Amino acid sequence: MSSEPNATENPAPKRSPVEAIKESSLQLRGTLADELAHDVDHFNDQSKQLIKFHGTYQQDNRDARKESQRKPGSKAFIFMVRCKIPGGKVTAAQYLEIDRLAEAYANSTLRITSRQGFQLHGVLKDNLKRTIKEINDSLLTTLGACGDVSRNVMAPPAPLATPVHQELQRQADLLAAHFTPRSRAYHEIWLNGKSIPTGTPELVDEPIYGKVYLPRKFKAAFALPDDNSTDIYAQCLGYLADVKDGAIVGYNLHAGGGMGMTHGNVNTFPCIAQAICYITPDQVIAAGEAVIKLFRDHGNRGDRKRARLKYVLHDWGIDKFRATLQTYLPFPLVPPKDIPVTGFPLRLGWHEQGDGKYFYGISVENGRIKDDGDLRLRTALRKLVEKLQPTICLTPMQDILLCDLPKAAKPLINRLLTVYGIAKPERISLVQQHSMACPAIPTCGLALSEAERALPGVIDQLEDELRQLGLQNEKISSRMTGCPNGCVRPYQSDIGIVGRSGDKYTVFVGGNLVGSRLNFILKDLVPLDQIVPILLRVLEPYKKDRQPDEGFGDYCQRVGAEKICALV
Ligand code: SRM
Ligand code: SF4
Repeated sequence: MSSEPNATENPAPKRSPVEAIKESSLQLRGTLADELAHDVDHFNDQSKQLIKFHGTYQQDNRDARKESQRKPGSKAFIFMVRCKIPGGKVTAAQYLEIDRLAEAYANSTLRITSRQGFQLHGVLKDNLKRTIKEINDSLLTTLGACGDVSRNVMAPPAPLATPVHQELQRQADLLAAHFTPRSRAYHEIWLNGKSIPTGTPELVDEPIYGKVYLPRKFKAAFALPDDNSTDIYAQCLGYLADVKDGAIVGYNLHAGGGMGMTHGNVNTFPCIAQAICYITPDQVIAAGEAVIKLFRDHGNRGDRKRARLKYVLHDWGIDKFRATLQTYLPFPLVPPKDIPVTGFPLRLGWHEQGDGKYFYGISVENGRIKDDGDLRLRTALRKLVEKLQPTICLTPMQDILLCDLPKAAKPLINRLLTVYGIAKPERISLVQQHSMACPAIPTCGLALSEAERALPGVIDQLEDELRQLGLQNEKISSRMTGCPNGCVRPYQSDIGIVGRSGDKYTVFVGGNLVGSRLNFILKDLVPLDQIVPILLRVLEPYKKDRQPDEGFGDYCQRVGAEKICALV
């Protein structure tokens, strides 16, 4: 069994500059502590890479770039801080603390991410240490939320009182803990209260990551056949539970999913994860460790655009992948079973948990919890959490579930949502409920186009058209990103809208609600205001020619890309 970190067994001839930064960083320390102590509003280029491992990104406010009073070339530096929350589960006290920090140090909004985390935006460098320290004081962490390590481990968020759901959350917590970097750098820099650590840092064994960590980010998720809301086909590593008589008897282990691509670079593309093998519940950690070590040793360390596990699987083929994985596994590899994925529940509205308690799912448009004019979602949620002290589950669709509620909580929820102008799920169209957008402009430095600020307008138009066609009761998923990196997994949805440049987008169709298939390009370079008119040319024949219960993406696939594209 291969177990030692081996960064020299590397198919790429030349390492990318980030590899040298990681290697010389003394386990992710670099000059971060020094730079934090200096009165400068940003980090240098090396540190900019290292802070990601600590859960924060250096960004600049792109709206402010346009402001005439700013000197040309000067940037309004801000930081995004991301919490890593396995299965998206936080306590009421933790929620209230993140809400407080959003006001104290960030831009007064909280953002639920597509991986069940929280992000704060707009933190200034002066407040970064306080923000991260205070997040940790509430027993949440940002360690490993970003960077070339395993990111947040996802799990179906429904708080159902079944052994299956509890086991998935337990496994997600265990896997996340197992994959956490062991370096003490995070604690020294952000948590120890001293401004600068002195002397030689204490280096520890990084048994999984080695000296240079992973070639790139790594993502893991658990799912159930009837709940693939974690989108395991988009993950580097996915565990699809095999359920018999209300208990998990094993998992199909999937690998090699991923969304990111670059326009015009044919060597980059989204991939759907493939079923690699079948494992028993006691093999979850060992199997995950084997996959991550395979990636560590064989991922591309020369070209970061091709440094994901999906390309290892794609380039090798599944037989070589399986054979190599076997050398890392402490047990014989067993072929996967046939476990179809059938469901993608959103869990909005009022539900019984099965233990006498209830949960209420609130749809959060594009994950942004904010007060905006008469719509005061942030205040409504704060009041509800203060009064009801619920457990909170963040969903991979960027929504929020208030859990462990008594039946008597329902009138209060109804009243507060009404008072603060928040639509109840039954008043929100299905197409909006099944939509997501990434933050894009103004915080994301990689955005080519708007997404979070553009999708509401697109959904408004789409709602109208669907209503006129009588298709308002269809569950059609639509996901929009400001660039092809695919942060809300747009290449598996019925409709994908991907920023191309300015107000132009590439429009995809042909994925499906459960996220088990890639979509295809309907039309490239579509102006924002033409997206819905273009889609309408496919929605009209869908309405007319669809088979009973046929989903929009299924229809597009059945008719075929060639004929569907000819419609536009
Ligand atoms: Fe992402 C980079 C936001 C989930 C693929 N992603 C970024 C950055 C950090 C931009 C950057 O590198 O400078 C974005 C920060 C924007 C901002 O202002 O907040 C960003 N990604 C997000 C979030 C917040 C989107 C959201 O709407 O929720 C999600 C945070 C999840 C979390 O809690 O960890 C987020 N990103 C994803 C996903 C979906 C997933 O993981 O299930 C993907 C596609 C899956 C995948 O990884 O293939 C994704 N993000 C990327 C990529 C493309 C990577 C690649 O393989 O090429 C980048 C670019 C990069 O890494 O260089 C990226
Ligand atoms: Fe930024 Fe692109 Fe991710 Fe959107 S998809 S958050 S624009 S990197």
